[in-house]
Amino acid sequence: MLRSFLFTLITSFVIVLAHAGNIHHNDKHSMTHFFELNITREFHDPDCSGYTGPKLLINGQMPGPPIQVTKGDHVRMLVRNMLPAKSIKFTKSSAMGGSSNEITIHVHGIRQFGSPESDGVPYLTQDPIQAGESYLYEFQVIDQAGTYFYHAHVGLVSESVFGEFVVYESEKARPDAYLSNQNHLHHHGHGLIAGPYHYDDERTILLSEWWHETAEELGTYLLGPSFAGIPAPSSILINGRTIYQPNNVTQTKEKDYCQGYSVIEVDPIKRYRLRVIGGNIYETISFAINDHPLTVIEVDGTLVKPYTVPYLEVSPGQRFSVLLEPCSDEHQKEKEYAINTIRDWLNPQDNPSSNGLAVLRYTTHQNKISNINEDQNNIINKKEQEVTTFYVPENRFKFPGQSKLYWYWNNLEPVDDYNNKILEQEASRTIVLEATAARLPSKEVRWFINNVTFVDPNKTILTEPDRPLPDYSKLTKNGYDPELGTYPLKYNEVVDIVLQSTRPANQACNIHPWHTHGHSFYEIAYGDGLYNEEKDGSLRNVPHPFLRDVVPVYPSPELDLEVASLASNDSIYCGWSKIRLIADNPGIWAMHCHNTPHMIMGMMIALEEAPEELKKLKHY
Ligand SMILES: [Cu+2]
Repeated sequence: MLRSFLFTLITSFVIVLAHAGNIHHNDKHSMTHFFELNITREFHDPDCSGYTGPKLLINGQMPGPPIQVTKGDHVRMLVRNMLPAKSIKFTKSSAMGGSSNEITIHVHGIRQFGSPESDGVPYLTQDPIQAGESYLYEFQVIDQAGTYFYHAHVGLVSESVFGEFVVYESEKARPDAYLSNQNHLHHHGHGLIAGPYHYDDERTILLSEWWHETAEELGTYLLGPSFAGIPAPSSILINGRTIYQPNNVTQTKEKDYCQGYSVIEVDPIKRYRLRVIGGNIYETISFAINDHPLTVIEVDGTLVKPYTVPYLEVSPGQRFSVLLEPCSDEHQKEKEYAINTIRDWLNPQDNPSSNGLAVLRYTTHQNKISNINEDQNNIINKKEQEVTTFYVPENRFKFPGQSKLYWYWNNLEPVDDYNNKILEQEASRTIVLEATAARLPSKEVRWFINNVTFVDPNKTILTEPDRPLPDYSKLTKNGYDPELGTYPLKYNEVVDIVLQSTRPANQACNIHPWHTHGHSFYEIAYGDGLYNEEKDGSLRNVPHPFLRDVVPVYPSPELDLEVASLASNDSIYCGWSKIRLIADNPGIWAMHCHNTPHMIMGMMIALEEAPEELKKLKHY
């Protein structure tokens, strides 16, 4: 019954319309794409454990349908909330963003320049979409290209509601346009072009996590008085699947339902751009392909100079493109390689092992996983064509025994320095955001930024009629407006923001992957312990700052402290990172830890950017 229901849903899938009725990728004019995302609650068992949710899905699938557009294109994304009206309400003193049957969708990394109402943050940019209702997200992808994704922005729903959102640099980077031209395929190698890079095709890997409890159960526990730490996910998923316990698969009720591990099929004579997307919502996941060093060429939509790493460290919300070179060894052309992961930056007592596995398979008879989204039938068939396996080769990449502080970030350099004028300017001010956790008298645990825990506003800020303008003379020293509950920014000011981590007593430091909406930013400095303006104010220790939209603030160096010394309150400061952005995008922009449990527990602020200009935008 479930499957036939899914099937009917799938038939009403993704429709892409070109403005002229037909799609011509050589057309220099931008296209308008229309996508339909239908949200339902389904029983789903992606790790063959016998636990089936229910969880929210998009068009009956996880990951949701891939969305691919070209820079400059217009996107119209209709999200239909098809959930029942009866809903679990969470406490208002949280950043859950809605009840269990309300939803919004955020396109992560897309700046929404001039379209803040399409950013998908409940109570900042829109009311959450009620059961039975829908919302049309409309925006143009201006001046940015690369690997992005979309996900729910209510509660923990992004665990299961997410999908890739790829912006091609130009028509020359579109695999569908290229592969449909057989002349190109036969006469030129590496025909796809993005910046200085040439490759033949591309593949996407979406990392995510899966808990054997519902998002409602987990959310209620995280926000409630019995909170005693965030439970590890039951499984790490690669492209929406894995096997929870390989010896126990037969216990799954519907035996044939389990499809095993994802297989990424590649042709050994081709060079691939592999896009890796951090759809994980809690832990940092490190990712490797055995015997395949990974050449990083893109981070968060910025092309970087080629740099080869043994493994990727993927914090929630981060994205990478890496190049996979053609296989030169004749004997290895029919071969499988293990893709494996670990859970990184854990407390010392936790086990980093992960069941997130998949297979890279060289084959000359590859079952093409469709990257074509102009044809509705191809999208529908994508699910049917998915290649899976029950066997992952035993030879696996061996991750270093210890998490690598700052990973390889200092070795990455942008291809273009086109926008780095703001790096040479003086910032108008430095806003320090100090994050602390505390247990309230109610026994509930919350995160605070400068002593304020984020609570969903009563009315959506962006559309609030007659909202007063900030009085800049009355902001706190860190730029907070207590009347408005936001951090106002002046139009076009260059601002530095210090993300200061602390730890609660008796606990080790965590990693906090901070994410900005409406902006990419430059990380310009970082350090251990406590940020000190006098000492660190002019420090610039990031060698080649580049635009990105997630920065992990590393848990230095208390991670290794003995539990005894953790009880001391002397060293609660866990490191900091300083980012710089220019306030050129009027809007109400969330800024939060992309560890989603932290976010719903209050680790979030709202930037109220150029509110005077915002009033001039057409619809406010
Ligand atoms: Cu966090």
